[in-house]
Amino acid sequence: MPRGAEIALQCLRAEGVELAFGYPGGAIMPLYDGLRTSGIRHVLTRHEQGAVFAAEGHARATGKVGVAIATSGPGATNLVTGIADAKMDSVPLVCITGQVRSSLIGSDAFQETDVFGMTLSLTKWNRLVRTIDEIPPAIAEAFHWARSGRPGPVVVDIATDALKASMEFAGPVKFHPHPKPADVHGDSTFGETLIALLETAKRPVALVGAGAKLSGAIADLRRLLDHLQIPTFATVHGLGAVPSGTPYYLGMVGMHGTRAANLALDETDLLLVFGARLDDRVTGDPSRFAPHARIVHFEIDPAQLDRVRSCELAVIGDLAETIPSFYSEVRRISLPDWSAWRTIACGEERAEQDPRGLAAPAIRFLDELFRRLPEESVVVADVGQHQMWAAQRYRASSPRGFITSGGLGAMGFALPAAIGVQLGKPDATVLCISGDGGFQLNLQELATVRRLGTPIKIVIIDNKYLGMVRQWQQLFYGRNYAETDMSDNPDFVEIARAYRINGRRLDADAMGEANFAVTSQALDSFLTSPEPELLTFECHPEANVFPMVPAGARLSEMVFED
Ligand SMILES: Cc1ncc(C[n+]2csc(CCOP(=O)(O)OP(=O)(O)O)c2C)c(N)n1
Ligand SMILES: [Mg+2]
Repeated sequence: MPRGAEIALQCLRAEGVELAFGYPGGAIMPLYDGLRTSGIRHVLTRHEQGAVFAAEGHARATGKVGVAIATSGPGATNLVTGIADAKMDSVPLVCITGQVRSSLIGSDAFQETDVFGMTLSLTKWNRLVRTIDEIPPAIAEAFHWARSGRPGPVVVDIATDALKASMEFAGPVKFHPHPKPADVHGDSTFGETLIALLETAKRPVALVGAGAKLSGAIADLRRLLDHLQIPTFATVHGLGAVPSGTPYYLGMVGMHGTRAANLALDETDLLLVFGARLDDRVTGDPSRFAPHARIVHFEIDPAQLDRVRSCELAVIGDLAETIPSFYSEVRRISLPDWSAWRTIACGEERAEQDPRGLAAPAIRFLDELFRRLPEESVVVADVGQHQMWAAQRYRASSPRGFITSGGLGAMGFALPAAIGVQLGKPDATVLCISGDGGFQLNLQELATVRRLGTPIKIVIIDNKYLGMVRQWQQLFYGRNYAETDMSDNPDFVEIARAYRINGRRLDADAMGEANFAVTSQALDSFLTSPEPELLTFECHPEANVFPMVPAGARLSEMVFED
């Protein structure tokens, strides 16, 4: 009779799992014992946070469910940041944790933590499995919830004695959800209401979020937007949904969004939202957000509605269904002439007015890298100023081409996430962009990179500061740079060498015309090398990201210089 561990692994295989990231320990040892013969490839990271971010990166790049495995207690607590991250950014993720023996649960046993309680508010669904017979249905249900509706993280916490026990096993089971309850806000006649709103709108705009990509509705959305020809912008996770050369596309909106997008959102009278949560980095001051707008929200998760402002019309459902149905309605009417509005919103006078003085070399460096990236590349950004420069400058050509921790903003995400991305996209160039601060949160994963040989290209924008926090200190705290100085950073090139990874360094001088021919060659060989490579760029310590909508300000109150 198979043991619980073998059954669990068979169930994972039945869900299509081929790759898992993890870190072993006492309570999860029975599962590790069976891994080698399970048909599942396991990648040992150097920290559980690395494992969960790698699983997330894999999921974000491929659309598959990411799988992370950890032991009880400290193993499980180390997963928590990644679980929260996956929840915020709608990433399908299954975490399997070992738990202490069922008879010891609740006794403060060695390495016992209440994983169920601890992850309750961070997961879509979680379960403590005490006995072997609960394993197959728990795994089936976990995958169902991770994938369905608005995707997200789930946790299956399995007592170690359930993994060791044996039972007759007829094979993996399927989970049958209850039939969907009727849509609360959903309205089968939404087409008529929406057409009426469109017909009276003078300044309509569209906002594209992650949901548009997750639903696989990109082609339908583009067809709809091409028809509507209304000014369109994206959240950080919506980047790549609309190609950046599209004439009506204004780029990213929000705190570090483009001037054109923020002004259009401030002035619109009809805002069509496609799969976005409208978080405060997008809205600025919620009470002064899109003050003239009626809002139509296309959304799969009713919990995301009316959080900032109530919407005029909620179109609940999978965007892969609701967008085509809207398109078929809208094709039948003649649309108002919005060309004058489009000209204003996309006009020259709305282009950036940013002098970008101190940031210019770093931005040029990124531009030069991005310009060299093949079409199907993936850029993975960490959190901070470098992330916003990357989001502003990278023209992702595919919906999964720009990956970052947006909702949680978890520093340390990029390096391990890039590993997961590269394993999912072995032929793509994977460019990981990190800050000097964030890189030091998970640099141990260089060992994982070395062991796998994943040829990821790691860039560190080294401004010797926790730059984004320092920027706020400069602008809003009277230049009191409290505890953001990183001038005692290690030599990152030496660090790379210690892990047997090639490293090199560039600075502002390298971007000057005199040296550019050499730099250009260095960038080419950095990107085309079949090996993992690390490149640090020495950035001016007081370079800032602009435009910026100060926290709590109205979107039109962007600042463009210090
Ligand atoms: C885990 C974590 N801790 C703290 C923060 C707060 N925070 C946001 S950006 C930032 C600075 C990032 O510094 P660095 O990685 O050097 O990037 P830079 O902004 O300098 O480009 C900090 C501390 C965070 N987002 N995540
Ligand atoms: Mg920094």
